[in-house]
Amino acid sequence: MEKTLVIIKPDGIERGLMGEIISRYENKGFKITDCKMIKADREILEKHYAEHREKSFYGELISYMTRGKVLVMIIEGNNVIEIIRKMHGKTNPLDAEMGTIRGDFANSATENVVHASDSKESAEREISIWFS
Ligand SMILES: Nc1nc2c(ncn2[C@@H]2O[C@H](COP(=O)(O)OP(=O)(O)OP(=O)(O)O)[C@@H](O)[C@H]2O)c(=O)[nH]1
Ligand SMILES: [Mg+2]
Repeated sequence: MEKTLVIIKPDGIERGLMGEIISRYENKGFKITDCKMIKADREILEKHYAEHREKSFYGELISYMTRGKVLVMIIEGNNVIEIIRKMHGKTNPLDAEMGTIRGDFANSATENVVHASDSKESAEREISIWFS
């Protein structure tokens, strides 16, 4: 069964959106097979977001992701990687369609509530970073 790595980011936890978001994955028929709520440190986030190290928003991204707890989950199901990316919506809040998690709950380029792996390779890499 295909697996993906999903994170509810600090703004999602602070705003009390965990239940709403988890329900969407479960209602879609996906299974949460592992999860943990942690305050992520800089070291793990530098690994997770290594591809963005040179970007202008990197510093802001790391301070946002370390400011509070995150809920990290492994979710399994048919085509779960691509379907959850669709359920999250586009990164830019102006492009995120209504009905997606970002479309419904985010208005900021940085604070966009959720993360999900974008390919099988990313999912394997991210699961080994967060659950090793
Ligand atoms: N301020 C700002 N933040 C950005 C921008 N692009 C990306 N980010 C932040 O960096 C995260 C990672 O960027 P990407 O991997 O390109 O976007 P994504 O795959 O839709 O989001 P993730 O599922 O979190 O990886 C985003 O979710 C945002 O939190 C940007 O142009 N400006
Ligand atoms: Mg990404």
